[in-house]
Amino acid sequence: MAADITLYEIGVASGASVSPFVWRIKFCLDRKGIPYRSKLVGLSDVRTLFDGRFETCPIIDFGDSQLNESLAIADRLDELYPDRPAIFSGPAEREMIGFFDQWLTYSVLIAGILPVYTLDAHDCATPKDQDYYRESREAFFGQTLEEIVADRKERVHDLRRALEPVRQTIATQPFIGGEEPNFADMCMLGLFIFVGTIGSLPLLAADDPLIDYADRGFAAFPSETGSLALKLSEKPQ
Ligand SMILES: N[C@@H](CCC(=O)N[C@@H](CS)C(=O)NCC(=O)O)C(=O)O
Repeated sequence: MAADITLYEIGVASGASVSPFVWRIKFCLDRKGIPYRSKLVGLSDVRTLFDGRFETCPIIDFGDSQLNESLAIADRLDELYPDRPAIFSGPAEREMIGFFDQWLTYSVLIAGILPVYTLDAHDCATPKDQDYYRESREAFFGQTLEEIVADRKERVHDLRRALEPVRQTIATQPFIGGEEPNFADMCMLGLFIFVGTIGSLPLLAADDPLIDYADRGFAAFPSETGSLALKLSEKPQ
């Protein structure tokens, strides 16, 4: 099957692709060796695409059909390309990943990352997206962006603690997925790319083993990550 795929990604003012959910799909496409076109859009453009059928990116356009939601896209890629390396090794792993996605979204992203980095995300966005970002996120949190991040220097320590399950897991194996990164690792790496691109406060302490874990993960997807310049830790670069 010839690939004619466009991936809609969230871009910021610098031109970087920053959505952690989009990055999951970039890794999946890389894993499967499927070429694709990238189309960077602003957060505030998402609802103008495809007659407003989708509220979030990633959106993948296969030419004759379109789909959003990162897990649904990963499932579809496994269905469409069964002869390429699988994203999910089987139903049991897929179901556990459903839990992992919920943990990461609620306990790490919403409870930990946004209270530290939401103003950074705003500041990196294009002017048009800044207005949309402020309005939508302030409505969600019921606070101004400045209030949300007011105590972020303390909150970053809570966030580092929240990542302890990943730290403990990679103490005895290279990746959450074992010897090779699986979709859970792709989710983690996507979050690291988001924070390492937009963040003005290092997520990881200089001696955090998650630094090597992230480097190992990025090295597994060199064509996607080779040109990234991330600031993820307090370690001097
Ligand atoms: N559950 C979705 C979450 C995707 C998501 O939240 N994407 C954000 C960008 S990081 C988005 O497009 N937001 C649109 C908006 O804020 O209007 C997935 O896994 O794809």
